[in-house]
Amino acid sequence: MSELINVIGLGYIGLPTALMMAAKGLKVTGTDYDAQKVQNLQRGNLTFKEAGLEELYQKACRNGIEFTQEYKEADFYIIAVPTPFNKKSKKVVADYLVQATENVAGKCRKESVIVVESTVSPGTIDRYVRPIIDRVNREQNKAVHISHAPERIIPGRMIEELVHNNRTIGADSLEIAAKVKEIYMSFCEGDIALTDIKTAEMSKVVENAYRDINIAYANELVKICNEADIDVYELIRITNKHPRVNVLTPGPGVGGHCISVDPWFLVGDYPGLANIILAARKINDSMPEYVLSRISEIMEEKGIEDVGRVGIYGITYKENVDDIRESPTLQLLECMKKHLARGIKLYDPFVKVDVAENQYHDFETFIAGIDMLVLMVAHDEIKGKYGQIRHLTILDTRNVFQGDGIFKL
Ligand code: SAJ
Repeated sequence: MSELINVIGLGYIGLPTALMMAAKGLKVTGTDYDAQKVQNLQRGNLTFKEAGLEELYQKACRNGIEFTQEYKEADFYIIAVPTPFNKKSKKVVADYLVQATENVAGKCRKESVIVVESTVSPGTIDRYVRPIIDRVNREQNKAVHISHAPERIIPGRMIEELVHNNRTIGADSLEIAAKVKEIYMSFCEGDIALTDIKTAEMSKVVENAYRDINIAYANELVKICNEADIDVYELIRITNKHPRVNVLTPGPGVGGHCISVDPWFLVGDYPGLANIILAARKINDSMPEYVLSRISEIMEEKGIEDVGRVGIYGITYKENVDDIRESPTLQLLECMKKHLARGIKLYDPFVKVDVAENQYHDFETFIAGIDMLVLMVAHDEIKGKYGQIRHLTILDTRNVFQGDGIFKL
């Protein structure tokens, strides 16, 4: 295929996607408005860690991928820019998407196809992207098409999932959807379902809300079991023997830029209808506060008076990634501020920059200064270090360690 693909937004989704397409021999240019990011990528410095990303980068470079701040005249555009939500109205903020579409509209060819990969609430493309494209088609006598191909890859297994996950492609006609499918088939070995744009938009948000609801169920159970003095993990192990039951794992909260954000789109757009979805969000958002109450209880039981002698292990939103967006630990720190509890120590082997006060970058020094460890993230790194922490009071929110005296949620 000699057509040019311009991937807009070289973040967690855009970068692996651009690299994958280039590695498979497609002609790709990656565009980002962040000069520093572009420079880093041009110089071979990857902007985040992910299994297999480095190898993919090398292959894409050998195949001639380019990184630039410019928007190219291309046949296909893949837009993978952030779509945050307004914390008050709970609605999607489409500013980056609108800006990217405007920039692309100024460059596109007569029959370019613009594929939005960013997660959006149903109707966003009609509301924000379509008017721009309609205007360009009218004013410049073009026939530019829109498509939506929501990403589904999970941090930690992005590259593998990019290849093996099934996908959804929405477009205004089957012909355009099939054209987009051809691009994705260069690397995607999963089934690719073709549908309309609005259904594709809805499918993505529904998938993440589904997972949020299921995690909320596990988190609600942990609170009930604590009250009922039942081991929730034993309970879940048993209930999951039922052929149609699969309770997920309770944890200290739900972080990341997907599951803790996307369900709000439905709550914002369908107030009064999105009831389970709202309840799940509230339950998952309540977990850091719950962890804080467990910390206080345990400190009291163990006679630990100074919160400065408590250390949090893990700042990222989940294990073995370096992404801290909306992480339960950051949510916990916010709760602590509210309660004027300061001085807690922190450590995360994946987080090299300082994101909080009293953050340590050396595990031994961190451990030396605490009497109680709160394990918030189950990085593989901690699993081999039990010998170094066994003398401490441990609150293990991820059920990593077994044994007497270890506190759980
Ligand atoms: N978590 C639990 N208990 C569980 C599972 C997860 O507490 O049993 C927590 C995690 O620790 C984390 C949060 O939930 O804080 C979310 O983690 P995750 O691993 O469930 O999902 P994400 O956010 O990394 O990726 C999700 C995926 N969506 C679904 O599985 C439906 C991924 O496929 C999407 O591509 C991604 O969101 C996205 O970008 O939308």
